[in-house]
Amino acid sequence: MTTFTKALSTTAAIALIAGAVAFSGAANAGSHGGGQKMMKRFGMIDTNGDKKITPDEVMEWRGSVFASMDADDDNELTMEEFMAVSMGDGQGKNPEKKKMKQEKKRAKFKPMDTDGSGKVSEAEWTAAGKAGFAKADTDGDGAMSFNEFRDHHKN
Ligand SMILES: [Ca+2]
Ligand SMILES: [Ca+2]
Ligand SMILES: [Ca+2]
Repeated sequence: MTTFTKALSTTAAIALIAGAVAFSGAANAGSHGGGQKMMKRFGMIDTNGDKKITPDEVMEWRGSVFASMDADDDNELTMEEFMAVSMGDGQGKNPEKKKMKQEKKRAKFKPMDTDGSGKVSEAEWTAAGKAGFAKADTDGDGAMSFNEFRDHHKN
């Protein structure tokens, strides 16, 4: 192989990578309701990959989310702790949309704090997760399909 063809194939490889990056960027920017992002999130929760989310998987997921939000490790979430961690929504969106999402998130805090202590304990967090799961499982088969997951997070 001459130096010239070597250089050429390297250039081609770089162009290919650049193209792939551009393509995935475009896909993310698509306006189809963030389907890909949703799919990714679904896959993260569906740890055994059977395309169904079971209550166990949800609880495990929510447990890890809780732990990542609970910055001072006191097993209770303050509003600040809750708001500080993004759960994957609203990043890179326009500020107006982001603000709306933040407001929507803020509104979720109070209903979870069922004893009105001003903090959401792990038990309160888990209870909210269970209630959410029951609501999302619209066909009542005890598992959340991707469609159920998507519909649940749409509104
Ligand atoms: Ca805390
Ligand atoms: Ca509480
Ligand atoms: Ca179901």
